[in-house]
Amino acid sequence: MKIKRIDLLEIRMPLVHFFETSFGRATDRRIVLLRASADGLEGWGEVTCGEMPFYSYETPDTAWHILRDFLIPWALEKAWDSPADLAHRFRPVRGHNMAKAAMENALWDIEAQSRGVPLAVLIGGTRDEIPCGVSIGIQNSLEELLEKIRTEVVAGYQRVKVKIKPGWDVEVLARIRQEFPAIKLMADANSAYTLRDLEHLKLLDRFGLMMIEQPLGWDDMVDHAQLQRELKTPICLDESIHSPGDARKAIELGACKIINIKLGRVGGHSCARKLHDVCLDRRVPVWCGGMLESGIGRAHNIAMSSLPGFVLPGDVSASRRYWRQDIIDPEVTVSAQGTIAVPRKPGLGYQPNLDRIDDATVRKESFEKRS
Ligand code: OSB
Ligand code: MG
Repeated sequence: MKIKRIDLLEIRMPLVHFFETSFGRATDRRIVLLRASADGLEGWGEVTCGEMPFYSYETPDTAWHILRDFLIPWALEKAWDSPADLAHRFRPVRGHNMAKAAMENALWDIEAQSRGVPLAVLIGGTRDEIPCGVSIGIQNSLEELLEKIRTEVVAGYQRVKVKIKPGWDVEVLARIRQEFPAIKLMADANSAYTLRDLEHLKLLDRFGLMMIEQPLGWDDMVDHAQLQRELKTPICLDESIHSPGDARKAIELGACKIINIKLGRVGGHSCARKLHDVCLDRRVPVWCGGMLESGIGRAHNIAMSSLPGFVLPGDVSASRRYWRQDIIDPEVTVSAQGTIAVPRKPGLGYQPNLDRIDDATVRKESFEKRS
């Protein structure tokens, strides 16, 4: 297939509630969307980076630059047999996985539509519905956090993840456990600790957490391996895992017992699938991480979460937890059992709402092959 045209769009979307992690607070999202047109079909991808280079070095502007000046010209240059060809074509660019993923994933959407199959089926998904959890940011007060947890537990979500950082950890988890002794609970530190906090981190073992996510350095596996030897609680890596090779090394080192896969962080569906296979072979459970995505990124996450190794509830939750109005129809909804039904329609299975996208667009650039 040959791409006829690619549009980059930057949209602005206010979050219904701020989202705070150990590295800062997000209130308004800047999201870069990519639309590719080929064979009369349109496919969509989302760049899932943060506004600031804190979760990773990518930002909407670095992604725009890498896409405009490198990835898009290479994508337009010649036809592809499989969207996985693009992953190969993009290899000379080191890193910038979120920019790569937006391009590659848009082609997966097109490929699925052209074959008349749901994207989930095309990439090898086997689930009709996926188990869902929520990620709850740091709040202004413990009372507000508890109130949020109550709401999500009543809504039916299968597990609750809370963000922690030094000064917002042991006491917070103790209070949560007091009120909710039996919920599936986990904590995400986004690299807020070091091995000097070892004794402190050991205090978390008493809360029966499903896992602690990325407690130490974003680019470190060795210290995580040491920490895992000292902790009962399983460590889950997020920021440190960018490729199937990273997953293999982390598992061999004993740096984690669980891996969170984010489509953007690993560069798109083809790499995500391989990473998933590495984990499945080694019986390491995986789950789908989230990046406060709009409906486009959310729909891609749902497709990925249908792969057989995604046995744990992911950070894939209802649109309305983030947006007053999402940019897809229908918006993503979660059942009272805390599941999302994997769409059965061809492609992403959700319709991008062009009017709403247009209203939210602040920057646009279009590309066609120059011949
Ligand atoms: O570490 O998982 C993370 C959001 C932004 C950046 C990093 C993370 C998160 C989340 C939110 O936890 C997950 C979601 O989209 O619900
Ligand atoms: Mg995380």
